[in-house]
This record gives sequence, C-alpha cells and structure tokens, in this order.
Amino acid sequence: MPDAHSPRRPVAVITGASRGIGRAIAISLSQDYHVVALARRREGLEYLEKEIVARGCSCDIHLADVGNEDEVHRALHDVEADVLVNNAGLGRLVPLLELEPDEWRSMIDANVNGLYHVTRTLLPGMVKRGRGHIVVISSIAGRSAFAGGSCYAATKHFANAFAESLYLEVRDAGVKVSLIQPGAVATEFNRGDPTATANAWKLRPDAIASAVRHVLSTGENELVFQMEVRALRKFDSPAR
Ligand code: NJP
Repeated sequence: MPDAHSPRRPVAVITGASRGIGRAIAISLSQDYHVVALARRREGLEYLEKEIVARGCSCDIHLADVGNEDEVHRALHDVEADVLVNNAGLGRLVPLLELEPDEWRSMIDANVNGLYHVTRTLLPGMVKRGRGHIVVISSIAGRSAFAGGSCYAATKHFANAFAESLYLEVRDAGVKVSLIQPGAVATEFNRGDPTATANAWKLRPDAIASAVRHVLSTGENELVFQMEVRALRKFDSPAR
C-alpha cells in the first residue's frame, strides 16, 4: 500500500471497472490511490466516478476496448501508473461447436490481446521509475479445463503463463506481478448460462477487491505472486 505521507497520490489503473469485480476493486483502491478506470461503456464508468467522488476520493474514466491497441494507447499513454489491475475480460462458456467466430475473437481480444496492449502501454513507465505492481485477474479456469471452456479456460491459462513469465522478466526492475484466480463471483459474467455455478457458491466482488489489497500490501522485497480465492462453503440464500 502507498505511503500515506507521500505528496503525490499514487495512481491505480483498473480495466473493466464499469461493473462487477473491476468496480469493486476501483472503489476499494480509491481509498489510497487516484483511480484511472477503463471500460467500453460510459454509463457504468460515470456511475463509478460519482461513487468515488462522493467518498471524497478521485477518479478519471476512459472509454476504451482493451482489445484495441489505438484506443488503449490514446487512453493511457500519459498515465504514470503505480498499480495496474488487468481485470477486463469476458466469458462465453459453451462447447466449441456452439461458439460463434465473433465470440471467439472477442474473448481472445479482451482476455489475451488486452493484457498485452494495456501492459505494454504502462509497463515502460514502471520500469523507468523502478517500481510498480501489475495484478492480473485470471480464474480457476486458468488451471483446470472444463467442457465449455475451450476458449475461455484457454485464455485464462494464457493469463497465468503471461503473469508468471512477466514476473520473471521485470522483478529485477523493481516491478511486481501478481496473479489472482477467483472461483465463481456474483457478477454479470456469464449471466443467463444455465450451466453456470449456482449463486450459492459465488463470492462477492468485494472478496476479490480484498485479495487485490492484500497482494498490494506486501513489503518492498516481498511478493505474493499467486492467490486463489474461493467461497468457503455453500450458502443457502442466493441473495447473500
Ligand atoms: O465480469 P463482468 P466480472 N474492453 O461481466 C469489461 C474474471 N473472473 O467482473 O466494457 C474493455 O461483470 C466490462 O466493461 P464494458 C473474468 O474473466 C470472473 O465477473 O463496459 N473492457 C466490465 O467492466 C474477468 O477477467 C469470475 O462492458 C471490457 C468487465 O470487463 C474478471 O474476472 C470468475 C472488455 C466485466 O464485468 C472480471 O469479470 C473468475 C473490453 N474488450 C474470473 N470486455 C466470475 N464472475 O465468476 C469486458 O474465476 N470489459
């Protein structure tokens, strides 16, 4: 966590912050960071900005598709990020033969190419300043395969390998990389899929925000590289 006595408010960039897990992370980190929130939809970002400002904290919002290199560069090229949370992502969990080509492409663009575009834009500044922390929100689908995951689970296996390789590449430059693998979380993600995990097993988005705060709180020479976050037990009330 940042030094409370520092004159400059540190900056945390969060992708996919217009709802769900990214929104919860942005609200939580706004206590300690100036938040730069990125997503494709204006409405959710403006709603987030209002909430953060109402809490007496600060936020910039940027409309961009993480899969679009130009949009990402335009939004973030002059941002000096202390923290980057690569959270934007989507999942259509159906067998390969039911997955349309544009669904395949949009998952690869958001979950795979987006990691490259956003990280490639912000990492040079972190390396130059000799500090920074990149958090990748992957999934338990990044370590286990399942029917209906031929694209989604593959993208999260990619995210795991990306994060671990990047950690080895930039550790000596003083930049940390952490990988968070949530179990099922109650968000809009994959909503309406009858095969999706029952609500009773789902974590709340705040649980992932807590995990992010935890990995960011380690000492200068310490790194939590990987964290899997699961619901401890099933709750009977789907409304919890
Ligand atoms: O999903 P959802 P979650 N460019 O749908 C944004 C992982 N995960 O919060 O662009 C830019 O509520 C989208 O914004 P918008 C999951 O794989 C989840 O649950 O305005 N932004 C929205 O803000 C993903 O990596 C579960 O539509 C893009 C956000 O991403 C992360 O957690 C379990 C974008 C998605 O909000 C957040 O998912 C797990 C793009 N191309 C891992 N595409 C789970 N929920 O169960 C999407 O293990 N966004």
